[in-house]
Amino acid sequence: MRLINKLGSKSMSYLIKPHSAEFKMGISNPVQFDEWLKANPDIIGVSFVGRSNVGKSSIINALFGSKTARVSKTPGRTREINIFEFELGLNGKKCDLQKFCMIDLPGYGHAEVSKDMSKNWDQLMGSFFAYLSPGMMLVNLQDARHPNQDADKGFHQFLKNYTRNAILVFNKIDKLKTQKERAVLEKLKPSLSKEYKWIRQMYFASAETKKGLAQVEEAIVAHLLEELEIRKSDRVELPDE
Ligand SMILES: Nc1nc2c(ncn2[C@@H]2O[C@H](COP(=O)(O)OP(=O)(O)OP(=O)(O)O)[C@@H](O)[C@H]2O)c(=O)[nH]1
Ligand SMILES: [Mg+2]
Repeated sequence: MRLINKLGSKSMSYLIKPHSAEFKMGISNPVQFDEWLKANPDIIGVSFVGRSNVGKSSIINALFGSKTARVSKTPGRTREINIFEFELGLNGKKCDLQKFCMIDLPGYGHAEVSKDMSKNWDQLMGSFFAYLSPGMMLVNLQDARHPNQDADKGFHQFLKNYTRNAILVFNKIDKLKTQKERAVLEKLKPSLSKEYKWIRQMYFASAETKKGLAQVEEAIVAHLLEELEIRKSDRVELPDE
């Protein structure tokens, strides 16, 4: 199913424009991140966060075009907050909507990171939740084989006061080989929805096979268009002085 645009009168379908993501900067310093967030209070976009090695960079590459984010064999590789700009395309062509923001956040819960690094992560996430533009949606990635680990639960302690749009994506479903394994995850869904009341929707996906990614993309695009609508209706015309 393609997303039908609400912005125009004609039915049009917007999708993430392939390879439009442009790396803007990497930030690992909490003070610098604070400054960046405060300087960008109105951005519209999407952030990806999840346990180290869950496939954040791989999902980003699958959605935005290969080579957008660095994929590694070493867990904990993405230590910086990587900020990108990207565009939507309309029926595969360029469109005149504004640029959007995409953030690849450093992974949480990797046992081998030092105390200093995990303190740094806490500070970065503290700023993220305090100052992030309300137009940013959050995609929490979890491993389909090991859902809801302690580190995920810990992260949701940050997230539970988050009132913005957040979705949960279980990645690596290609690794669930048997029907039984898939059924276990499916069964977990109702209890997870209860536990994570702030999550709007859950998806099963694989960055490897691309399964389920169309639905995730659809959710992201819907969010971006919704935010544009909100901005349009919020705009107050001031009389000329
Ligand atoms: N089988 C399978 N492997 C995957 C999938 N997604 C990612 N991987 C593999 O998992 C490993 C980690 O992927 P990354 O995308 O670097 O994970 P990350 O979450 O960005 O990791 P950090 O940045 O280190 O926190 C790589 O070896 C990927 O090839 C998937 O859907 N299926
Ligand atoms: Mg990464």
